[in-house]
Amino acid sequence: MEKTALITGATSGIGKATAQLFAMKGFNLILCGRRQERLEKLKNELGRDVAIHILNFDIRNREDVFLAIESLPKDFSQIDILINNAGNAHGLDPIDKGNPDDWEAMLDINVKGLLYMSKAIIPKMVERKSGHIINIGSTAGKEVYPNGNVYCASKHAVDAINQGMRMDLNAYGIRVGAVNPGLVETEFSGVRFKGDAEKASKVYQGYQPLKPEDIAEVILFMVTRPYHVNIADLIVMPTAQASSTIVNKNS
Ligand code: NDP
Ligand code: 8X3
Repeated sequence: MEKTALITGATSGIGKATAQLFAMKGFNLILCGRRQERLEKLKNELGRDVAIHILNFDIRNREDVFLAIESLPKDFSQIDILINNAGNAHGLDPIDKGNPDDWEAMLDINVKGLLYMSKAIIPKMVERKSGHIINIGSTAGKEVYPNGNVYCASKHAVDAINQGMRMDLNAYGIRVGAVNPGLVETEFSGVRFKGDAEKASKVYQGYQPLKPEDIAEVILFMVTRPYHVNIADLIVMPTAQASSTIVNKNS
């Protein structure tokens, strides 16, 4: 049976790679993000193989999130798989020097945005007693690293929400699981360092980081297990990485 997956943050990195892989595997897709041109390009590229619907909204805006989901045409109104992926880091500063605007952005996008999406979509899954939710956390949600303070807090919140969702949705047979990646080379560090390309590229130098496609494959594996198998929580790191602070550079 054809399934529909909604992916937030589909315009770049992990979300985009997941969209491309899922389209190859025959999933119909609802792709979300703020960069319209990229959404349209993906629709043209992937729409040859599967049905694609694009939604442009800022996940921070609660009203826009609900309007976007309410606007879905009938063919896309049943969301079988929700991939809560949109997120980012803003800044990497000690707590006394952090910018409260950055803190707000991370909490608004990574935590509140994820909750708004979930609230807009889960009730119908509950009604149908079916669905699968994949939350993209981070190793930063499993351990705290220096200067990571609020980003780590936001991803620890995702970890808690993932566990809470699994408990609360257990009675309805809805699967809930998280993937917690380590270092993946995407636009993530460019956003964190506010467009400082040199600083961003240094994060991924001297070792082989994960590619967004590596995480996309893990997500695909999770959603293609038989129904009785729920992969609840996974940590995936590059081989060169042992923890948030131990990375074997020059490896
Ligand atoms: P990218 O920066 O490449 O992608 C982030 C995506 O999130 C973009 O598609 C962006 O779309 C979307 N997004 C960001 N802000 C908003 C917003 N306000 N409203 C709607 N969409 C938004 O990063 P990654 O692919 O690396 O990140 C994806 C997820 O993976 C994040 O949750 C991140 O925390 C997590 N992660 C990343 C790791 C890494 O090392 N890269 C490691 C561990 C976890 P647009 O700008 O078009 O809105
Ligand atoms: C992204 C990985 O180590 O920059 O979540 O926090 S890290």
